[in-house]
Amino acid sequence: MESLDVLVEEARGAFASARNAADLEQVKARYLGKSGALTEQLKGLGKLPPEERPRAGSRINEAKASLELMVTQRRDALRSVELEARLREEALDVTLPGRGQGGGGLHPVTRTRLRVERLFRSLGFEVAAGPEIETDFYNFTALNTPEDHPARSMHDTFYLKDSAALLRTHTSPIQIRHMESHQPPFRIISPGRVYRVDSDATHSPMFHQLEGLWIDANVSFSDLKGVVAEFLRSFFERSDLKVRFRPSFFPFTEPSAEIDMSFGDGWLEIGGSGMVHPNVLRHVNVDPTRHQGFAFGMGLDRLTMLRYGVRDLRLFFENDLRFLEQFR
Ligand code: 2U9
Repeated sequence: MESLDVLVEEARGAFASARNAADLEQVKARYLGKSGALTEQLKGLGKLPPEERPRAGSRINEAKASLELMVTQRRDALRSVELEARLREEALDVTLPGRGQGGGGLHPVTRTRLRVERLFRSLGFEVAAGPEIETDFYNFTALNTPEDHPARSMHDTFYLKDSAALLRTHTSPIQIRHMESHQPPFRIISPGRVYRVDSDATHSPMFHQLEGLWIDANVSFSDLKGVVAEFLRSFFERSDLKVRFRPSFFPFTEPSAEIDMSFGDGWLEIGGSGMVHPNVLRHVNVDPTRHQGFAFGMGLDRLTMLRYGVRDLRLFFENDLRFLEQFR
């Protein structure tokens, strides 16, 4: 049965040269199919003398088994070649930048701050800044806020552990620092982040304030009314906007007033204000008999909500692009 060995060797070559799965199936059919070379050999068994049949039969079956093994091995080999080619072709460089990157844009509160800064500069104000981590002196004492004032309680203020420092609860310390290091007159605004222990739909533990200060020889309450009304009308682009001052109390101003603006059929509280308390001026070595003026404060976040019609303050701080993209 020399011819059987030749057949097996020939098949080995044929399987090896099969380039893909379809090729391989064809080669398989040529040897193992219904009228394949090996099947023909099996059919020829009947022509052999009966005593040779068992030996010949088992040799043919051995050959068949080794051909079947060749098919499986070649199939596996072709599969892994194909897989490697696909992996190479579809390889991703995860270090490349993504396609179609958005342009980015300014946060709505930042847009408000820049708009506010531009409006106040046009009224002759400078923009001042200062640290967010403050001392008790700059945040409270210099602002005539007594030791037992509720604003100082652990409940309202974030105090730093094992330290005399705290997170500023308003941007007023900026103005104290400015007055310490400059000579009057002072005409500044101080926008910035502030911190209070408070959290719901209209309060965030971090929010943004805008404060203003104008001190000179003769700055009066009517200057306060004029500046605030001019600012609000420009900011909201409503020349018919009405502004109302309602008596109030703050430790750092005397007299003090809440600022309301007309809104639909009614009024909306938008900030607080007053004439700077003489004690505050004395803390920064300004003589209250020679200089006086006003201060006011409002929430930048609140101004932004009103201008854009945003209902929930928390949306500003969740960094959800679906929200932020609307302000680009
Ligand atoms: C100095 C002296 C006085 C700033 C002022 C208010 C009244 C006020 C609130 C409005 C809403 C804070 O954002 S808010 O929560 N502010 O009511 N702020 S007078 O007075 C000063 C500031 C600095 C040296």
